[in-house]
Amino acid sequence: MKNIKIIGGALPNIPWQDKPENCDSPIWRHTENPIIGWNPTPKTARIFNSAVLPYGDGFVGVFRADHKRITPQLHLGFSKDGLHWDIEDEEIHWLDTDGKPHESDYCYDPRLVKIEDIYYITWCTCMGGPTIGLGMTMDFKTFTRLENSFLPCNRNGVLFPRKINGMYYMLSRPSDNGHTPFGDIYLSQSADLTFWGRHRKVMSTGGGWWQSMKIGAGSAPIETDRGWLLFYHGVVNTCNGYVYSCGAALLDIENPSKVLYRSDDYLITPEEPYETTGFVPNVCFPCAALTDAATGRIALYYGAADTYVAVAYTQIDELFGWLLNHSQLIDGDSDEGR
Ligand code: BMA
Repeated sequence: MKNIKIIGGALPNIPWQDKPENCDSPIWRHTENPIIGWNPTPKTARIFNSAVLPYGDGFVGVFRADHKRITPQLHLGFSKDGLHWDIEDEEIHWLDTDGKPHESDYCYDPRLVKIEDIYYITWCTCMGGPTIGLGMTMDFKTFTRLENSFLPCNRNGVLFPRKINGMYYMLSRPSDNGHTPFGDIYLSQSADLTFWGRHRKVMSTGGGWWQSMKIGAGSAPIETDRGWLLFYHGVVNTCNGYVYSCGAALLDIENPSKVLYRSDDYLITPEEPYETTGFVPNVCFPCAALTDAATGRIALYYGAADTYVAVAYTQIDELFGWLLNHSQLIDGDSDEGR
């Protein structure tokens, strides 16, 4: 029962490197990491925690860019190969549904999905406290801001890439106004992307210390014939501050509040200099994944040290085999309680 298939299109031009011979991990880093470094455009100091998707004959990205005044905004980028990016110096400007400009003091940690020919962006925005902003675009030229999805304080809003039984689904992580020292992953449903309800708890902190303080959804869930594959981040508080690692979970396909498997060990933890050293040391923060259903290849994009964009590769059979042997459900997972 180890077989698993990604449900989705072929992506022959997915960024890819074969697993190095001496690697004993189910995921391996791109050898030219980081793919985006310091001061990538005149206005921006650091780009990290960003989202990408296939677009045209290449790729599009919505990037978290901290400006040189250290305010984060979302910037657009395009790439032929998913590794070398042309990033716009001007941030994305939003219009509301009446066509009026709708700017935010800050925007960070975007995720990007395509649902029925519309691209949706979720990110952390401000409304008297951090909460989940939601917007859409058809062409990456005009961007329409929809209603914020939740009350503050909330972060890490991640939409599923298709409706499930007619409903949109979003993961999120209720938080506080600062560097939240707690946090579990919740799931909410909406018929219209405006009103969200049927809230359920999906995953709790606990288990290995790497995910003991808070967790948050990472890339948009990847559909497989065994469930939704979710990369997520887990945080441990050390005497030198928070350390962000990356893990994986498989959620039930019809009811994604049910956790089938979740990693006991981390998949990626800060090891490389670009992960351990930067504006905020010791951060690996996954926000996007490209998949090729034909080969089972996955390219995971993660922010490193709040400074860089990095890429890691895995293959769905290898990852699932690892997950089967490294799964530990935690008390409070799949909590249907109301
Ligand atoms: C979180 C978010 C992320 C950031 C992380 C580590 O609270 O702000 O954008 O990568 O902290 O600083």
